[in-house]
Amino acid sequence: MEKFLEYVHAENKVEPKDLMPEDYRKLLVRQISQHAHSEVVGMLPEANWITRAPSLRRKMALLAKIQDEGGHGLYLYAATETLGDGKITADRDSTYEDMLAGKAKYSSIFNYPALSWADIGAIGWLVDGAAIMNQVMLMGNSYGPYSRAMVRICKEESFHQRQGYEILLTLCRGTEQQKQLAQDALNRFWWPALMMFGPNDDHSPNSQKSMNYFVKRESNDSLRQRFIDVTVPQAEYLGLKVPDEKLKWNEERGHYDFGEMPWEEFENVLKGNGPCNKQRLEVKRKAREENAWVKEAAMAFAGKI
Ligand code: BYC
Repeated sequence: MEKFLEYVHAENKVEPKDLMPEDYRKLLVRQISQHAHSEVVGMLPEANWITRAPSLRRKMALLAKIQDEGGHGLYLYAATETLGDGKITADRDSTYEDMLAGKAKYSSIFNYPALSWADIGAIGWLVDGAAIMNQVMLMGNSYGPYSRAMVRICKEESFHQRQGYEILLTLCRGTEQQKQLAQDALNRFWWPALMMFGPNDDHSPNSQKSMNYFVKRESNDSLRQRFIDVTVPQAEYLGLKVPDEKLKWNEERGHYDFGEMPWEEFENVLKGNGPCNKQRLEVKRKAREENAWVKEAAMAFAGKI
């Protein structure tokens, strides 16, 4: 164990066939598979707007973004699969099954609906923005396949973030009504986006181990603060008001102070009682059933070559 820690603390990457502690393997299977689930469930709120995008250009960009997310899911399920060792199962079918059964989590943010076109902007700007903040940190994680997947994913996420911000910029420069749509989207997505970073550090049961193994390289609270610090000026540029009365620049700290997170809501969403939890899983279960023949055909074809 000491040697393993020495190895990762020297910024070396662990590769699939290397010896690794069992709890390291388990931690990675949990986190990477949940990350994969987030990508594929995250396609749903946006998919709802493909047919209603306001122009062909917007439709093409949204389709490309959603397709990227399916691809991110694929890299991440593939990275998870490298961790199966006979004792710990990590194959795609079983990790996916755990998600459908409600045993494995996916990001809380995807249990909120996308009610207006402005929400698609807010998802790109805030949700992908928060995801980048977290994933840039994860590029430095100690597991080679996960770290390399993050490098590629981050490049695509920055396109997603910019397309979202551009949607809101266009709305904010439009009519009063359009600007109001953007403000409503910010009001609804601000706190859920901050919750993406997870519980406060002193309520985060996995953090200590994860940081020690160089999987997480920065704490939940530290990333959340950085996200707020970079995002508030972006909201100001749009001419929008962040829905937090306690938000204030603190000269001494060099950071924004902000209000208490709605932790009760966070807990509730994690327990499966958010606005769309049931709907999201239902859609995924139905898709699995209805599309089973595609998988069967692909497997039969693969068996022939
Ligand atoms: N939602 O001890 P903690 C995207 C869980 S998708 C749900 O701090 P950890 C995109 C946590 O799993 C990007 N659950 O955990 C896609 C743990 O439960 P378990 C998604 C959450 O792992 C489509 C428990 O709470 N990004 O970009 O040290 C369209 C205690 O937490 C949440 C990732 O998945 C949450 N928000 O830290 C648009 C990043 N927060 O597993 C965009 C990868 C916490 O013990 N994951 N929990 O039952 C991570 O970096 C870390 O897992 C977290 C949590 C920072 C999320």
